[in-house]
Amino acid sequence: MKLRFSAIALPLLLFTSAQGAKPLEHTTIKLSDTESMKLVKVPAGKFVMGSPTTERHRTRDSRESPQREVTISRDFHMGIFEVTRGQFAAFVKDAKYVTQAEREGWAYAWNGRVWDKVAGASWRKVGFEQTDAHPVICISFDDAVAFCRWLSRKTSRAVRLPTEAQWEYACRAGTQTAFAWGDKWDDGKGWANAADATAKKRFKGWRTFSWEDGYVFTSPVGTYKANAFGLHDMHGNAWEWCSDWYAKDYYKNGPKVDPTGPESGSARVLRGGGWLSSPPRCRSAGRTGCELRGSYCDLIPSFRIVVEADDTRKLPAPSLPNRSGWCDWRGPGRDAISPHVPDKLDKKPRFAWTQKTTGPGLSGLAVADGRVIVADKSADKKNDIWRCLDAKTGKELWQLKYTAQGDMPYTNSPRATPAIYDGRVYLLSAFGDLHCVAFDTGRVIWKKHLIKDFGAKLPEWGMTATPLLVDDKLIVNPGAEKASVVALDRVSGKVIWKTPGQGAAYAPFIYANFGGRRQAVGYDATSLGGWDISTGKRIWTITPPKKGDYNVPTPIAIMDRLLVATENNSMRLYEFANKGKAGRTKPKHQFADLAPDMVSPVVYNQMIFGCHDSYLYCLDTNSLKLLWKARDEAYFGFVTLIAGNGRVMIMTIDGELLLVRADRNKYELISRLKVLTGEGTEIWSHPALTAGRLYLRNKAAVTCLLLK
Ligand SMILES: [Ca+2]
Repeated sequence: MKLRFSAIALPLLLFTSAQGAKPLEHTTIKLSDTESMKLVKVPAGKFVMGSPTTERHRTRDSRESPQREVTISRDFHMGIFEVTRGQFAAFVKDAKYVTQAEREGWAYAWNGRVWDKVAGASWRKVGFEQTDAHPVICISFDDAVAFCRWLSRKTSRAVRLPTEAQWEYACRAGTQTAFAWGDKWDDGKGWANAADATAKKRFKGWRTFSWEDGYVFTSPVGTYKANAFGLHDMHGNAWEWCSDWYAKDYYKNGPKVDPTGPESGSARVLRGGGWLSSPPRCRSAGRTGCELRGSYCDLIPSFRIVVEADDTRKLPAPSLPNRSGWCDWRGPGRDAISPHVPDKLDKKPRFAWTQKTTGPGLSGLAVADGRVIVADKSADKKNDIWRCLDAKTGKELWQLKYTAQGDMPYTNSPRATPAIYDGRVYLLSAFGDLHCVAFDTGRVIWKKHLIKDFGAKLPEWGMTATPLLVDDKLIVNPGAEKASVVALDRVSGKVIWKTPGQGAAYAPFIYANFGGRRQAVGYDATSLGGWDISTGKRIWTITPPKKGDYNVPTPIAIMDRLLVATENNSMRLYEFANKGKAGRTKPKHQFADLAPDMVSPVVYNQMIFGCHDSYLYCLDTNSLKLLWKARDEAYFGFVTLIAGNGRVMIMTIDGELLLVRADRNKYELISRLKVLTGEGTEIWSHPALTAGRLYLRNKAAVTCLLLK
């Protein structure tokens, strides 16, 4: 459904002093049948960004200095309010979006006593009461960007987070004082919801404004006065994301016309203060940098949008790929979690289509925007063929074919799952050929060879780890002495950093934020480690006591803990200390019986599900205690697990699908369905699940199974 962007639908004639007699131009965007969003045109202009050294209680360091004249060269439209819970819910419903906190199962929230990490907290459940008219909070930067991308697509407009300069310009609305209401803190009554006398009754230690705004926590948007540009709640209510990376020294070095922030960083800018913020935090020039996950900042951010006249500004890259579809190894979060797991299975399989292949397939399937990418091999085993199929019909849209020959156990077909992101797809062969191709045409944008280019040795079972997309980087593990782990620029393919180390293992890396340190976590040939996303520096190393693990199952981040499942060293849970270093190299908990050689477990609702021998195990996430195990011959050998919707879905190597309730207390098989039978059924390839369809790949074909 295309949503209407009614340009200047309601030109309300509001006259303000700062604007002289200029009317405010409003625009409304319809988000759903019940939700719309009102924007106001902010005129281009110049202003002095930052605060003077004389400003009361400005932060002592120089982060708001030097003050400088900044030009905003083009008009833009800005949401007059922070995005509300109701508006965000409309997005979630339409895009079937799952926020980062929901995916990861926790966020910072109010636990009734203190602000802390709370399992199950998210924008839906922040620990205090909110209505649909309150600003949505507990929104990660990636969530905010996903909302903008969704609205951009729906409206065919350039919907963005404001740049930090746009934000401050809009907040000041022609003023140069500490607040839009002036320099005096106590003149702000009726302008904002911040830490105030109301909040002080509850939180005695808070530093507050002297007035009462009537709210301890968030308030409905627009409860307080608008500034001269017609914008409400720029001071207080909820912190707002800006699109810029945060740097303390940016004002010294940044451009003065339409600045968009530093090229890279580890934190994004938050502005405006919130319901819990002291007066200095709420100032027009006040700024803070928020690490993207795993900190207090998980709780507080909301955002507002801008719509720009032309699409000249690049959207910031989210930390992880767009969460729609099944665009990566184990899905968008690399965690095999999907809201699309069905309630139950049909009695007989229903297929949308089946497409024969010329060779066997090991690579997982990736699906996004109506296209499926599948790995294939020419019948003579000499060429890799990546096929892009129409997800609805199975019809081939394009293919990429190149020579990739040699003998290898388990066939010489590609192993890594295609990673789709931002109009590109990244394809890695078993021999190290890495292609970045245009998602719509298959045109090669750049290519590299992980073995030849970095001087690496091909592991026994080939290159298997799906490259990891984080920010603008594509992180790969050639396993060369001088380039064990490498970050490539995802757009150009150029090397950003390379870190010496050991040979490659098999499991794909994951992105994690341990102790505020953003890192790629994965294995080399003998150890487990974390590599800093920005610099590539290896942060920590854990070498397990028993040698010989091949490290095929994917590691899993659970809050500040790391779960690994290995064949010789069992299942282990590690804790991380400050700065993201492994707290101790001994695991906090271990569970010996679940020691899969290839099957990656799935973590869902504080339970771990994993298969080993003929058992499905259910363990407690915090203690690794066994909750139950169930035997079924179908679980023998190899399976893939996907959890969500209160269920775990298990695809067996023999083509049977089992649906089990995700219940701590007991094993309950809801349904089972023999999907594929006959010759060539062997399913090694990880299926892709999205929007009522399960895409499967066996030795001879790709199939699209319709689910309830
Ligand atoms: Ca308040």
